[in-house]
Amino acid sequence: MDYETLKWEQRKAVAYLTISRPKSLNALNLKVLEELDHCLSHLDKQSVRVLIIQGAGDKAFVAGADIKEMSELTAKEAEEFSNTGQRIFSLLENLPFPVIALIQGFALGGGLELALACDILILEENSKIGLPEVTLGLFPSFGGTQRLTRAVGFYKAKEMIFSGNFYTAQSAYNMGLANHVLSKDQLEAKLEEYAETFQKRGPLAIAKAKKLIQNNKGLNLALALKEEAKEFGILFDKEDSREGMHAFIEKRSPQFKGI
Ligand code: CO8
Repeated sequence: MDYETLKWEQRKAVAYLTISRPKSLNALNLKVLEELDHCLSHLDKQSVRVLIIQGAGDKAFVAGADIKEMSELTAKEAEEFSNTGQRIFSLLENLPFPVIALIQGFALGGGLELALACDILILEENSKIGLPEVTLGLFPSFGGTQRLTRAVGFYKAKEMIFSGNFYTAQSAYNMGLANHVLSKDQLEAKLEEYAETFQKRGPLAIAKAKKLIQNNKGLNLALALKEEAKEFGILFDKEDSREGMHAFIEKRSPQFKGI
């Protein structure tokens, strides 16, 4: 897939998506959103087992929505921009395989909101995150008020959103916003480890578990548990679950086919 603001590369089942506007610290303008929309809607969900999202260069993952472009929007256009961003980040969040955000440099505003729609967050030790929208007289509206609150709880989310402050990678980790904080030279090995692990696991099982975690956050526990049992039952009609259990009994590695 050829894009102006994105780079897409797939090595076997591991895909790499790079947001590439380094001169603007990879800020999300309409073109990036349009291309993200196309990319996430057209990628081959059967052949990808792990997606890694990163920003071009090491200065920023993404420094937010493009403020220059945003400053020209009317109220109606701003609502549309917000709706578009939210819809695209939901596409990302609902991909049926694990998505890893690799954060080096700044992940701010819409950039952090993009990361919050991913499954695993790996932060380079000098990276900085934050939701500085209030410094512009705005608030996060690519899903940030909702996803951040679900991720870190009311008090930390309110502090971050009301202050607009930047936070270190270590403080992100301390509030549960990072799976790992690593030095630059440790990043590649960690990504490989994740990619290798996820590829060995049953893809249907991961997809269903991801969907349950994602979609049932607002459900009451009894309904969510019912849904869990239903989806678990469905897996038993699939070849992969039989293969996984038989492989264990036969003391061999499972060969999952995603069916
Ligand atoms: N938008 C547009 N351009 C940007 C952005 C951005 N978000 N961030 C950086 N740039 C540009 C700069 O303007 C500069 O361009 P130029 O050289 O042409 O002047 C270039 O990138 C390099 O940036 P700096 O010179 O500022 O680099 P520094 O190292 O001095 O500072 C910072 C780096 C601290 C990251 C700084 O650039 C900064 O504060 N950027 C803005 C961060 C921010 O406020 N992000 C939130 C944006 S709002 C948002 O994301 C809302 C999401 C919801 C939208 C809802 C739709 C309505």
